[in-house]
Amino acid sequence: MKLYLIPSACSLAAHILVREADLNVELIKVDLATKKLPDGRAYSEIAPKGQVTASTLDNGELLTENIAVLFHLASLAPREAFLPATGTLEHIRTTEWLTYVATEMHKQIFWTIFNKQAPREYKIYIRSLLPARFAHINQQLEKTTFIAGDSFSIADTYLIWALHMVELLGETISPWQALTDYKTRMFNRPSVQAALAFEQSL
Ligand SMILES: N[C@@H](CCC(=O)N[C@@H](CS)C(=O)NCC(=O)O)C(=O)O
Repeated sequence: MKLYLIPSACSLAAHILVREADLNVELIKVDLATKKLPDGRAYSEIAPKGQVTASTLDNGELLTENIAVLFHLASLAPREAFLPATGTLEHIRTTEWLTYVATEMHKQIFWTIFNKQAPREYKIYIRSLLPARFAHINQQLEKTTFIAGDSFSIADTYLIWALHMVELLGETISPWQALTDYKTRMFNRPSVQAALAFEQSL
């Protein structure tokens, strides 16, 4: 299996999971500016949507969309805890948090802030929504060690990426203690440190 990644993009979530679960996945950099692969091919030849997250499976099929790739990687992991069994409340909670990060943070906030064509006024408004997001996540983390419950899951990998974005934007989370403590714990995980160091070296 191959995982395509742009350094610091949302593919970081899948990358962290690869390291967390020690999966045999080839990591391939996509150049953000040229959209070329290291062998010179256009990334669109592999992934016509032109975005990460995408992966090619061992049977050659293309799989896209961050959450779908995370589900697939979790199914390859030896331990069920990254994505609890279908039908359990834990599975649904994990999906709930993945959806929250995808829709309320990733595509609504980060996508807009980094979009060159989005009007400045709209970016200012969108950025002002961040504290409410932090407060909501903080409320959950006052009750649970990880975002979807008591074990590290694929929802944590996506949230870790979101917190990496928050850091790149220079936003502070210090008023939210449980979130701040969570971030420290997550960023101290060897998988997260290794993934960030690898992507920074590309
Ligand atoms: N719905 C997609 C969103 C993907 C997305 O927004 N990817 C961004 C990086 S976080 C990207 O590839 N940006 C480069 C571009 O659009 O040219 C998913 O969940 O995978």
